[in-house]
Amino acid sequence: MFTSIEAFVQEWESVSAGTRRLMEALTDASLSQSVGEDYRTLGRLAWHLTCSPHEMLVRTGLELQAPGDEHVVPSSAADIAAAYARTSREVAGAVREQWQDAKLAESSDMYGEQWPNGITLRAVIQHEVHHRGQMTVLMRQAGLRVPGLYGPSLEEWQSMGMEPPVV
Ligand code: NI
Repeated sequence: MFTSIEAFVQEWESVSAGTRRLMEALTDASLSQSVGEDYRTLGRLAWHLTCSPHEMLVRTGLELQAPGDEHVVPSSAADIAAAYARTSREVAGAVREQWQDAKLAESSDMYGEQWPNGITLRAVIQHEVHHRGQMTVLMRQAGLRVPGLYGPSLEEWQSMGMEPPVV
């Protein structure tokens, strides 16, 4: 749970910089990649991550612009990346401008439960990290180069002329 606005913004900026790198590596053709029929496509996951901060945070009373209709996945990877970049900046700005630290201890109705706002901010980050892990698998299946998030990716080890560590 976050108890400080600055601690959230700092972590959010670091996490969303990584997610932006993933979004920017997507191509239009890769958006239809999925692990199988009836599973979310790469495009749908990317758009879900773009729409989720707004979907979750407006429940706390925070004022944010919706990036678009979550049910209508854009066909352009560049459009999704641009919308994600806009949303990630807006989230940091809205939390900084509209809230003080004390607001993080207040609770809001989240899906029928009362969550302290500092927990909701944590959930926004964890939800994003969860789905972007799914995205990296689909990106590999689509033949895309995967950017490293918590260390070099396989392709980055190779481009440094190094063997990836195998544990
Ligand atoms: Ni989700």
